[in-house]
Amino acid sequence: MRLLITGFDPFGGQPINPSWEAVNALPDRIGRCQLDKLQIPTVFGAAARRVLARAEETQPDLILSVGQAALRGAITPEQIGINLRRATLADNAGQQPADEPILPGGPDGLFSTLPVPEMARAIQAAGIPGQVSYSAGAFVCNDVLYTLLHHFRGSGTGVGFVHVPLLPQQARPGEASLTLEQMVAGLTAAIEIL
Ligand code: PCA
Repeated sequence: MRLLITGFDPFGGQPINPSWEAVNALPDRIGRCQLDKLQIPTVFGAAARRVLARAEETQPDLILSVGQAALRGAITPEQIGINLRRATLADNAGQQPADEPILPGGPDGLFSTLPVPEMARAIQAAGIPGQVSYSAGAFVCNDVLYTLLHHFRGSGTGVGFVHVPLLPQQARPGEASLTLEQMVAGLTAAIEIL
């Protein structure tokens, strides 16, 4: 199976984004999946368009996007994308939408079409903190998840999203983080069951 897997570029003044660091460190093959890795910009609209353009070329069976979620302590497969843009900081193109739909008239929410609870359990079974998340926020990560879920609705192409915590070098004292090795182990375990 062809798995298109994406990570984001750094945003919000951070020098790195753990989502891309982790995706880039994954092996090219995990379980049944051959990985095609793509870095995407933290920009509303443009990020999802980049994924769609690559998917058009390569026709993947599965698409998994990975993003950074500061202050989370676990690797969190996302259950749902919502039709909302609400940004508390500007994206990498200076856009800061306040309460706009991603897709005017579209459904309020769309569930992930990857096996979310099973992925969370597989992460835990690998000894890495893992938990289902019921909100991908309303920033660019949710934008990508919702847009892809809508685009591939009913197509047989599975779409999902996983947030990863900060890396130790990004976290301020007392803030949660996971090491790159933990992120790689957790993502590998989640992909192994796909
Ligand atoms: N995290 C942001 C966008 C890019 C990223 O890595 C988010 O959670 O929306």
